[in-house]
Amino acid sequence: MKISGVELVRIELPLTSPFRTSFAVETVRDALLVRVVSDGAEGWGECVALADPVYSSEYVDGCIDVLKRHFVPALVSAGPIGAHEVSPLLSRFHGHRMAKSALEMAVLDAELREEGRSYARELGATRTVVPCGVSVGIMDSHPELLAAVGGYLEAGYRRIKLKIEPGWDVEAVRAVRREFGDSVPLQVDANTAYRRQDVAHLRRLDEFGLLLIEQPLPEEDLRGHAMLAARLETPVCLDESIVSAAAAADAITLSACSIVNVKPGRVGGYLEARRVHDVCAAHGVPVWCGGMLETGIGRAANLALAALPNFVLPGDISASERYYAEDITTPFTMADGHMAVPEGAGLGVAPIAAVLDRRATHREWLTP
Ligand code: OSB
Ligand code: MG
Repeated sequence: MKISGVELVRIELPLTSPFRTSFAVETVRDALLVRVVSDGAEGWGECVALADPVYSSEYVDGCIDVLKRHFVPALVSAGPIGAHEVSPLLSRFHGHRMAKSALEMAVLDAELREEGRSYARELGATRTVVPCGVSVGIMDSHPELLAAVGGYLEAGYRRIKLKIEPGWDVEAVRAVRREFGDSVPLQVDANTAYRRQDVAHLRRLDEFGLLLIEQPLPEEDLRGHAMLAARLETPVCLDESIVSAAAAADAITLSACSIVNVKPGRVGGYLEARRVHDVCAAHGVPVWCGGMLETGIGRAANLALAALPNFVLPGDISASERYYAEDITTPFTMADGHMAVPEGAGLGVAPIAAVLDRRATHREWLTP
């Protein structure tokens, strides 16, 4: 595929409700889209970096800069390429995995559209629908939390994830268990908010029969997670720490986790995400697909990935309406707690031009 142009489209989509985590409160999604144009087709990618470097070191302005200054020139000067060559061509640049992922995603979409093949087929999907989970932010009060969780259960979500932090953990989980019972598949996500010395406190979550606790300790602290995993009954799952298939192999070998959250942006792309899936499968470690408040573009690709065989737990894949009153693609909907994996060529969806026009805050062609 010969790349003839790359467009960056930055948009702002208001969230239907504020999403509070241990690191920030998000009220709008400041999302960066990458459009790759070749002779035969065009493709779209979504960069999952947040506006500020508070989940990982990446942030939207930084992604724009590194794409413009380094990644796009390196790809364009390489001549005709396939999506499988994007990661090797960018490997001399350290880090910036979310920016790399967005670019590879767009190239892969263009390539698959040209070939008439779907993301799901390309990645090795074995299902046509996937179960939906929902990530519930930190709230101001228990009644508010119970109302939110109750609404999602009524809507049919198959798994609830509560965001936690010190001061919003044991009692919040207790309140949800008391109201909705022990059979609701329930898990928690700390986004690195605890430290090694909190082990005794985190053991208090053991009584609630949680599916897992996600990323209690800092990204770099694999040893701490191994220590914690040995002391908790609740299975430890890693998100932020898993930046590659090699990191997944190391974490598993160190017994730092027994479940892995796979986020393609965090590991540098959907092709590496498939390798994370494969490494975990080989070790008998179940995975699930994480979310980054994606628009319909990222959601389409996540659905394809989540349809692989070792994605045995419901992911953070919710209906468009859970996030946005107006998505940039035709909205993704849930039926009976499940969502259909797109079947069309490439991602199977594309941004609606009129919506992009209305939501764009910045557009820029990086044409050779
Ligand atoms: O840790 O999983 C996370 C959103 C932004 C940054 C980090 C995380 C999240 C979520 C959102 O939990 C999940 C979703 O997209 O539904
Ligand atoms: Mg997480």
